[in-house]
Amino acid sequence: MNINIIGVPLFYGCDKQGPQYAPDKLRENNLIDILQKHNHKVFDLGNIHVPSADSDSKFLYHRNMKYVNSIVTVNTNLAHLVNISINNNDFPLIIGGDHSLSIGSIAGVSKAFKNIAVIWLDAHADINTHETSPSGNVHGMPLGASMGIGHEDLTNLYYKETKVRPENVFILGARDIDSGEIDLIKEKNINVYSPEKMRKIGIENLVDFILDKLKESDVDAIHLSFDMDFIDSSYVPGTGTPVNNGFNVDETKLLLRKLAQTGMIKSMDFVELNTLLDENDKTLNLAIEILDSVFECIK
Ligand code: Z70
Ligand code: MN
Ligand code: MN
Ligand code: MN
Repeated sequence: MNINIIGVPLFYGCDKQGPQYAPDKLRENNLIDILQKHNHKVFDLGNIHVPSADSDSKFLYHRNMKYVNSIVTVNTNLAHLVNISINNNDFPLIIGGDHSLSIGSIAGVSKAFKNIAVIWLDAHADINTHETSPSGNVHGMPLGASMGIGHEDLTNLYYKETKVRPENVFILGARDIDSGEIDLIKEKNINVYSPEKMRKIGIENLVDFILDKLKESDVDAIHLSFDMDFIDSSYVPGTGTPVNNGFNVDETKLLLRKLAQTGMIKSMDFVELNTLLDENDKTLNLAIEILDSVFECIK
C-alpha cells in the first residue's frame, strides 16, 4: 500500500496546548521506517499549515465554537489533500492534532467514495453541536458535523452534503458522553458501544457483526478514526482527557488489527496524542506500537 502521512498540528479544537507536537514527535520516533517495514511505500506529505490565532479571537466568529474559522480553514485544506490521496488509490494516514481534524478528513474521504462508513474509536462520542456542547471545543463536534448535525460552517465544509449516513457510523469505546449527545444518539439511532457492551459481545464478534451490517448497506470504504483516549487512562497520560474503564493495550491492538484485516479500511485518523502531558514518552511509545501493529495488517 502507498501510505500518505498527513500531519495536522492543530490544537484549536481542544483549546489545550500539546497535540500540535505529535506529528513531528512521531516522525522523530521513526514512524516512517516502522511503517515501511511492513512493505508499505510511505510518502510523507508534511504538515498542513495551521495559521496562528491568538486567544483573544477564540470567540470571534461564534460564542460556542472556539476558533471555528481557523478550524474550518485547516480542515478545508486537509479535506482536499485527503481527497487527492484517495483518488490516487493511496491510503491517507492523518496524524493530529486534536480530533476536530476529522471533519476535514471525513469530508475528503467521503467525496471520493459513494457510501462510506466511519468507525470511531474514542472514550467520547464527539457528536456535540454548538447548541449542546458544554465546552465550546470543536473536537467534541466532528462526528456530529460529518453526519450533518450541527452548525452549517462545519456540516457544509468542503462540499454541501452529509458526509456519512448515521446508520454507517459505529462509535466504539465510548464511556464519557454528554447529556445532549445522549439525546442525539436516541433521536438519530446512532450505534454506540461502551467497553462493557463490547466485552459482553466479544471484540471479534462485534467486528464481524459490524462488517455484515456495512456489507448490507453497500458501503464501499471504512474510515477509521482513532482517538488516543479510547485506551484506558492508566496507559495514556499523554492525552488531553484520559478516561478510566477503557481497554488495555492488547484489547486495543486486537480490535484495530481485526478491523484492518477486513481490507475495508481505506483511511485513518490518529489523534489526541498530547506529548506535553506525557510521562517519560509512555503514550508516545504506545502510539508508535499501535500504529506498527495496525499497519502490519493493512494490505
Ligand atoms: C466533551 C466536549 C472530548 C476528546 C474530549 C469532550 C470531548 N464531550 N474529545 N477529549 N478527545 O467538550 O464536547
Ligand atoms: Mn475524540
Ligand atoms: Mn476522546
Ligand atoms: Mn512490526
